[in-house]
Amino acid sequence: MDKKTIDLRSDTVTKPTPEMREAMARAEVGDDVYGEDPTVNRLEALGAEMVGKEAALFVPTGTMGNQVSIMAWTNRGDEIILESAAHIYMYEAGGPAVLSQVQVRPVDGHHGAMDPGEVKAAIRGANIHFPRTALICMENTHNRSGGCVLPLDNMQAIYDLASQEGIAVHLDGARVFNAAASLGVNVKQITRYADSVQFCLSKGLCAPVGSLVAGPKPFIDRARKCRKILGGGMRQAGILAAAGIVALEKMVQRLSEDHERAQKLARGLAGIPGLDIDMSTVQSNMVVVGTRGTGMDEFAFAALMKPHGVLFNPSLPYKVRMVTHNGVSSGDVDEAVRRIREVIAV
Ligand code: TLP
Repeated sequence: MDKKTIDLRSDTVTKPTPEMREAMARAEVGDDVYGEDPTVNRLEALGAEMVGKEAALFVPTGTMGNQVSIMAWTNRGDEIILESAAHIYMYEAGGPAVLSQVQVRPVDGHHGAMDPGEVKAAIRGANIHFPRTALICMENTHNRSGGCVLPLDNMQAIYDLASQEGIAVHLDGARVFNAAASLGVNVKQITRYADSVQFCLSKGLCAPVGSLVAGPKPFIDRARKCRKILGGGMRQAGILAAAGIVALEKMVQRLSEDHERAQKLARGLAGIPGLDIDMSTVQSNMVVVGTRGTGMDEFAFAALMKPHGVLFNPSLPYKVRMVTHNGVSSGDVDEAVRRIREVIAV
């Protein structure tokens, strides 16, 4: 019998649950561009309520969620401050420049957290030569640092100084429910430090498609128009939103299981000679594994394990990223560690 493939590339590979498929089949729908899809309306109201915001907007992807937020908060020629490894900066194909015609001002972070003093120093004063600082973006959990969680006091310090300067704050909360589970707080304790938040239904929460953007009503009205500009005004989208409702109602509670499995995976791999793991960074559902001690770089290690049915992505030089999710059981974690140990020992 073929070995089961253990897919640790991302939590984006999760499949919709049977309950989601049933809800999708039964979903009541209408034309959402007319505001007439009852299931989309229900999802948007539920999402807004959960993150403590006035209104929300259903978008097809996290990328579109971030990009409509930037479009809605800025004008052409403005500047936005973000962390130098932020998804918006690294992995959204230059969206801020292409779509909003804004300039990005990266600030280096530590495990994804920017120093509030450095953020303050990056805010532009009134000077004819300068662009206007229109937005500050944070990301929690922080993908490129391996799923690290921003400390709440760090978020608060940045939010407070932005508010004093009259600058909006956007949170790329693709995995904000993972951050909440890791901190053991209600998600509102995180989203209160942002004016707008984007969060994904399609990652650890297992919906097939979709993200929500939440914030004040006038902002969401602008974001809705921006979504239309980008061609993201969907019609009978209730079929997708139905899965999103199940994601928010049923799947949030189980994220801590993914975190326990990431801990277990990290501990197992740390015991394999040649692999190097900084346990202090294993804070949610991701594990960054250093490969230098094996003599293989990140591409060679990922290619080596692929035929053995353990999939993961190269991330940084001599580092790979492994992500736990609903499709990875505790037994799969043991099996992945076993296969990696066996192959590396050869
Ligand atoms: N992240 C994906 C890849 O794009 C790298 C992954 O596998 O982790 N914000 C953050 C923090 C993200 O991690 C992602 C996706 C997004 C936004 C974009 O979401 P989608 O893929 O729905 O556009």
